[in-house]
Amino acid sequence: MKRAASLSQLLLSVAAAVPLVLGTLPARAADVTLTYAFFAPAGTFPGRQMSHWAEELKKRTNGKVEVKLFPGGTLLNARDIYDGVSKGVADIGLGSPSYDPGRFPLTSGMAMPLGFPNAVVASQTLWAITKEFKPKEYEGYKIIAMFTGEPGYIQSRAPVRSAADIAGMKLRAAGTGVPVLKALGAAPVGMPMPEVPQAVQTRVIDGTMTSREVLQDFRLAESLKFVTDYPSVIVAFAAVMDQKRWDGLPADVKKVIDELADEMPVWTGKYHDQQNVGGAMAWAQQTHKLQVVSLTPAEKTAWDNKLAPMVSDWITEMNAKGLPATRYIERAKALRDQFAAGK
Ligand code: DTR
Repeated sequence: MKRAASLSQLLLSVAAAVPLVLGTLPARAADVTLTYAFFAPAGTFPGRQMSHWAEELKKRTNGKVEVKLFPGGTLLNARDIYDGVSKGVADIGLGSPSYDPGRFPLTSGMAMPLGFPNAVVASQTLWAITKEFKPKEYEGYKIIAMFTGEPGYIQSRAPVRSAADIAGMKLRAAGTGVPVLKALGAAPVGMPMPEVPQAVQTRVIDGTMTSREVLQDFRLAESLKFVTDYPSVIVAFAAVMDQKRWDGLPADVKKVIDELADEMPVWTGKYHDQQNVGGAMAWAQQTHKLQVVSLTPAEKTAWDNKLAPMVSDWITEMNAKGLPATRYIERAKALRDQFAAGK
């Protein structure tokens, strides 16, 4: 016993001396380790957001927090992200509330055809409106990041130039996009993004409506050669932590996470709008001869008219559920205009 004690004392004093000899601070082991699950690949834009967040958190806490990333559905897939976080399978989960409008009813208002111009404006609006309304649907969770992609575009095997082309076409969207496709006359399917490439290959679907970077990031341009130039609705993303896990974090770590939450909408929106989508479109046009299909002004007006009743129908349905839907849409529009004006 005595010998062992003196040996460990010796090792301790050597360990303590090393940083002095090297003239560096002792490398600190992380005090907090967080696991973070995401359902799609690391190289996609939400995956980039996730690794950027993890790096920033580590940097700003001087190494106090280590985040272990599990992208690509390795820990939780699109359908069980939020339950997985509640059960403690992962400390943090990045999922899409738009995949489950029944569970996230108020947030589904953000996926109404409100004419968001890009991901930066829609992401800022989503975060601001969520802080303002504190929707009950996030009870039990601490939201650590929110953002959206750009409004979705129809990306299809055959060109879609008119309502006649779309009639009966099997098109996929996130859950919140399904009513949009239905209103346009398609045969819509709700499906998480990672299932899309195979569904395209096996011709279960003729195309998808989502942000355009998936043409490259999920290699969809190999089969889907047409994009219809009609921006529709956004898809919302929310990264959450279980509330109790959050409550137990040190105050200084919480402060950095809150600071990052306010930065993520713009960081992610800019990356998506400026590099991700543009790069993917150029690649798809050069490498796979992707074509952008324009709608005639008359056709565009006809599509707008088909979508117009969606907002008031949604308001009626959600008000009936006791949700503040009228005010939610009013604020979404006001925030959209405020952020679009750069304020
Ligand atoms: N817009 C969402 C999905 C989406 C778009 N890009 C990515 C990348 C990784 C995961 C999901 C998405 C949708 O239509 O499902």
